[in-house]
Amino acid sequence: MDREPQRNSLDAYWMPFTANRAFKSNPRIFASADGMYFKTSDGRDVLDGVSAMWCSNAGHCRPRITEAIRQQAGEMDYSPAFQIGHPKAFELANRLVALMPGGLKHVFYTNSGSESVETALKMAIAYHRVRGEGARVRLIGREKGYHGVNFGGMSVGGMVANRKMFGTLVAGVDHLRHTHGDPRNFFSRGEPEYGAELADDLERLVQLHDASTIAAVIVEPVQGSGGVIVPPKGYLKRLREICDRHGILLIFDEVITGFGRLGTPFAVEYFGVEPDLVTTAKGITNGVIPMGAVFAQSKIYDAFMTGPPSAIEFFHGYTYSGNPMACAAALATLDTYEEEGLLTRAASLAKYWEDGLHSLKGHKNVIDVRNLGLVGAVELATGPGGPTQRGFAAYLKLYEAGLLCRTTGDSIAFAPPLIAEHKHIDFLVDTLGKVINSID
Ligand code: PXG
Repeated sequence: MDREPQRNSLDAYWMPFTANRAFKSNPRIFASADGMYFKTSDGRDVLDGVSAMWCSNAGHCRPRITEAIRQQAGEMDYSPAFQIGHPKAFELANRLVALMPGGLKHVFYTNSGSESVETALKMAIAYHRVRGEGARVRLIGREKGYHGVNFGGMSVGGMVANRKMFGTLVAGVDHLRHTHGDPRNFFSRGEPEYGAELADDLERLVQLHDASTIAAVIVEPVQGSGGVIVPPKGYLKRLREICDRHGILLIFDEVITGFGRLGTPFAVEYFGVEPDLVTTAKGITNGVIPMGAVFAQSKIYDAFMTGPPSAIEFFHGYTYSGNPMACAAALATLDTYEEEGLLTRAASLAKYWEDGLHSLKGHKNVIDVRNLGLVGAVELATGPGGPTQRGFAAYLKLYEAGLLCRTTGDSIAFAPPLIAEHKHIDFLVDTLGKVINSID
């Protein structure tokens, strides 16, 4: 047997959410990153139009974060997560809850958005059980929702391609209708006017299943992976009211909207709607070290803090929950955000961003433009090759033209680092316009 690995073969690495064969026949390799830019292995600069994967909110290779990780690695590389603590985990929790409005005053650490979602769903079901409502086990998600790739998140998620290969998923899950596609809302600037009543879908599901069986509803305040779908005005408030009426917990999945994307630290503040649980990841460490956190209302935390004090209250956690390296990275990330005002900076860029993206209305095949804060998408009409073909053609051409985006279906999505300046937005809009017009 040949035990010598092929040093330069691309074959051994099974890449995630990637067309492996197409990629490996024409690879795109990033070699370094700095601020707003990646550098490719052949020396080209690529403007980061989507904070890499919606996570590098402060831009790349920020010195404070790099240094904090370096220092922590030498001081204490790892410490046990269960039954032992370390100072930075507590310090970070205090810093995080200080950023979150209202009663969301406790955080539980995870290592990714997917794990945050699993954690929040388990918390919701267990919360009802510890209060004596153990029949509340159903979970409600939303069509086109993305809540990661683990079984719970995949089940409440609503992206067909992510679900259809994986069997019957978690039982007892239902979905609200999505809010995308009302032609009256096309080219809305910010929150669309029409569709708040789509939240009443929850009433329909309550009638179907009975409130006494429903634990929680999970939604992204702004759907990211689904193609930047901004909620209609009043929709989230209405969802909150219906949850309150029926004793159902509301979970906001802020893995993308958290840490400044909308111009407030969290979407909770932007929309003025307070959920019971908030899932986060990505921007918590600027994407540098894997980490996530679930914020819980005090009423939820307190409900678990009963029974004998020596008993473990929540049988859940990860080897790397609150790992010192991640905590060090997160603390330095929060320092960077604070020093540079990044968690509110999107508010001052939002208008320029909106004007830029909407200037593409009327370009070839553009059927919708959506935006909020410093996130946005341009949707192209589906081409003759079927869904995703035109979108991905744009992705490849944009990459060649020095601009990184993400595509979902035929929507081209952007969420630049919050350090972006007008000149970066100008380049992005200009390049996007040229590329769109060049695609059949
Ligand atoms: N919830 C939401 C709202 C997300 O956007 C996850 C959970 C899962 O996070 P992890 O860390 O387990 O990947 C996400 C992740 C894209 C794209 O371009 C979006 C995500 C990840 C990668 C690509 O649409 N979102």
